[in-house]
Amino acid sequence: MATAPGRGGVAVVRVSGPAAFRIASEVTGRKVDASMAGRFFHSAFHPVVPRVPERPQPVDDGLVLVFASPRSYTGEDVVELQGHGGSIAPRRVLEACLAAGARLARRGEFTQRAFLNGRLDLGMAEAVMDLVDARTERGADDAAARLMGAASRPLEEMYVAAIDLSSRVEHALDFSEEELPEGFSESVSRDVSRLASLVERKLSTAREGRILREGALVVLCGRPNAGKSSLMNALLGEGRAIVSDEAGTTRDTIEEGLEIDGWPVRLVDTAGLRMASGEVEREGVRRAEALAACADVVLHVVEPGDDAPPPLDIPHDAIRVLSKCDLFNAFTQSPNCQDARPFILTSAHTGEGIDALKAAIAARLGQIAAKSAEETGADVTTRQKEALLAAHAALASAADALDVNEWTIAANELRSVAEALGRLLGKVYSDDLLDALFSRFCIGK
Ligand SMILES: Nc1nc2c(ncn2[C@@H]2O[C@H](COP(=O)(O)OP(=O)(O)OP(=O)(O)O)[C@@H](O)[C@H]2O)c(=O)[nH]1
Ligand SMILES: [Mg+2]
Repeated sequence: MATAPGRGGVAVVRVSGPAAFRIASEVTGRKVDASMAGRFFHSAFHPVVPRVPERPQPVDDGLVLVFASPRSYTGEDVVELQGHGGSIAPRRVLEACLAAGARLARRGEFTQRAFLNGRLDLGMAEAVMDLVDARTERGADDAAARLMGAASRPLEEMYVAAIDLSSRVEHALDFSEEELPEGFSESVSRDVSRLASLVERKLSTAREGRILREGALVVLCGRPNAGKSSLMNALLGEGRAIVSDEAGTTRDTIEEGLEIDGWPVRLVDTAGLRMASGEVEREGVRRAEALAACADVVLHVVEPGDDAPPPLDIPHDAIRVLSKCDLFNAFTQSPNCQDARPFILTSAHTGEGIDALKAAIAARLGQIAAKSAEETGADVTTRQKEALLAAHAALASAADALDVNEWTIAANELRSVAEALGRLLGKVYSDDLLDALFSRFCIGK
């Protein structure tokens, strides 16, 4: 079933494989073959095993779309039976296909076959899943760009460069130092460092990709009673966290998802940072600090009149937020006067400054993305990152070996580079990797 279950206008049953045309012929009662490729035709769908044999009735009426191998999503013969949605009719069409000899697809099996038949590379297969799972416009844009190969082309070039380098050095092993052409060693070294910088640039895009997939981690930190939970609620537009004038109200971290200017954000409220007395509160503070350390953006919340130095560890690039600005006069009471960095003035009670705060968060996330500006759409997943790190390490070793004319070592390292990049593109893969990857897909994709 290629469409989601439930009430809907259309439901699509997709059949892929060498028997697809035969199965479609049985269900439609009409000869389906490769000559109909790329065409639709209108047909009734029949149960292959009629419920009431003496009165065989069609179960639905719809369109049939035919794709002939290799020009289909999976690369195999594919037929789409497009009937009506709902709970009964699509199930009956599916049952008709099963009775005609089809079996249910495993999760991601269509895309897995597409990969195995060379219709898309692993990066594109991952993009398919990310597009289906995308929660924001930006995430969807990114996945769509990767699906079109935006990320694969530069990777493919890197892979070709690695193969070329590896074979050049391999070849050089057959010759003595003197027999090699003038400047050979220098040109290899130069190409190794060029490839290393391409790999580095690719790695630097990893952060943006993670943000789009998992959401940016935005953490509210500050002294007890600074107004963190109130700000969380104001940003969410709902009363998610408990607010009170008692210092130490929030003891555990509270996380909630929201979208800010197209960016998926995981907003976390934390316990107020202070030298806490109780065991529970100390743990809360420890968690707050740990979160601040790995956050993409830290919001340091300070209340008017609080001019003590920042409590515990707040990262230097935190966005500074002054809370409760309805309570004070900006000209008479300004906290942390010795620190010139500006505050964003907010009030959870009046809503003042909340939009400005959102804009500042979005701008910060934009900066993270801009670090990889020229690589738009070139996202990196965890799997790809591991392969890139391996390639990077091997390139560094190769460069070292070349410096001291250790050609055999350099050849080995460059072979590892090509292997790692091949893994990244899915040219080299294990069944375990494929199973792990495609099992995360939905059925019918
Ligand atoms: N006037 C005014 N009061 C506020 C504002 N925001 C928070 N407060 C008050 O400040 C007190 C503390 O607010 P919280 O949001 O619980 O502060 P917190 O930083 O989460 O505190 P802990 O969880 O204890 O660390 C409460 O009494 C709130 O009503 C605001 O914008 N204006
Ligand atoms: Mg709180």
